[in-house]
Amino acid sequence: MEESLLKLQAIRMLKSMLRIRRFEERVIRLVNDNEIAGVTHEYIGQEAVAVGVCEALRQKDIITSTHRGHGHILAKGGQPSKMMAELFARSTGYNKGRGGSMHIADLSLNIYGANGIVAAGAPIAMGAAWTQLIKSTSEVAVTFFGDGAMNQGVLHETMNMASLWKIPMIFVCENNGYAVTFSADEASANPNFAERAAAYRMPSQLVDGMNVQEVYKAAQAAVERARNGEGPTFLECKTYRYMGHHTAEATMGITYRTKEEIEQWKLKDPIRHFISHMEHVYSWSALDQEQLESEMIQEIEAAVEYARVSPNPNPEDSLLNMYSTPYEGIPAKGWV
Ligand SMILES: Cc1ncc(C[n+]2csc(CCOP(=O)(O)OP(=O)(O)O)c2C)c(N)n1
Ligand SMILES: [Mg+2]
Repeated sequence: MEESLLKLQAIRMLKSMLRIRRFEERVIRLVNDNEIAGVTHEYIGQEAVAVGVCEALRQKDIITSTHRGHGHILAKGGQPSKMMAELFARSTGYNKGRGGSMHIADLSLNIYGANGIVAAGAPIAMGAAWTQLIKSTSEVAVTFFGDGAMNQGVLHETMNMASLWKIPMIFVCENNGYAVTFSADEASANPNFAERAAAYRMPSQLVDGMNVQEVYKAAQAAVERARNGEGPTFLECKTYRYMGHHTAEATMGITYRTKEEIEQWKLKDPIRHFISHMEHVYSWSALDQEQLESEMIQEIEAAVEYARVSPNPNPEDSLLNMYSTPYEGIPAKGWV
């Protein structure tokens, strides 16, 4: 790629990582101020995975996400305003305020949903990718999931079938070391996830998930394999979540990981490292960075304002927009 295009791509990736971080920092404050009800699962620290992978995708490619989905959705092009409105449970949100953080979907961007059920995005992605195969398009599907999902049966059923049928998909395991408070090493009979993919004769790669360029390179190769009809690839991205399992963990006094461990991982911060790379290679200046920061802050504040002034859903509409209407043979009485 030409130098100027590479610089544009680097700026796009940096902007996308910053957007995710600033969005989530703002969400944490809104949850703590009770403007957003409940808790969310923060992606802070893992930004390079979503951004590196999505940079290798086209808009027509499909992704499925997880309970920790804000990063994937923003990286695939999701709008902060419609996401924020969904978190505020407003009618202008992605799911008209009925889904919340763990159900955000945008079919126009081929985001087939965040998902509150661990590993449940994998078979959805496979179905979508299989459709592409049948229709002979060149689109691929990516499923993001965590280390905890590695011990879910449905993920293994999906890996088996995807490999057997050479389905054009990519399995992106975000190994952040923990499923809630349970460490991946203690939860897995074989914590070497690449070996488990190899059992399905699926090529796999261990990737530094704190390095957006490494993730992008690995994803690009995996996408190419899938587009060429060579079947799925498994990427294990080693990463870390800086925050708790969810927003409320900060107040719960849980001690499953040490402050030292968290600080060690922060030294590898994906955004800071990428900024210094850009300083060296593209003469990225403090002023450039300041301008990008202020653009992101404005974008996120506009999203908050949009959510705040949006109307609540009308309770009378609560039975509309279901995926299916109740079975007609059953009398409505007793159902509604
Ligand atoms: C099938 C299922 N089992 C349990 C849960 C409860 N649960 C929600 S998130 C989570 C941990 C998932 O860990 P991991 O896959 O590593 O993702 P991470 O939270 O680290 O991003 C669990 C057990 C669930 N949502 N779905
Ligand atoms: Mg995990």
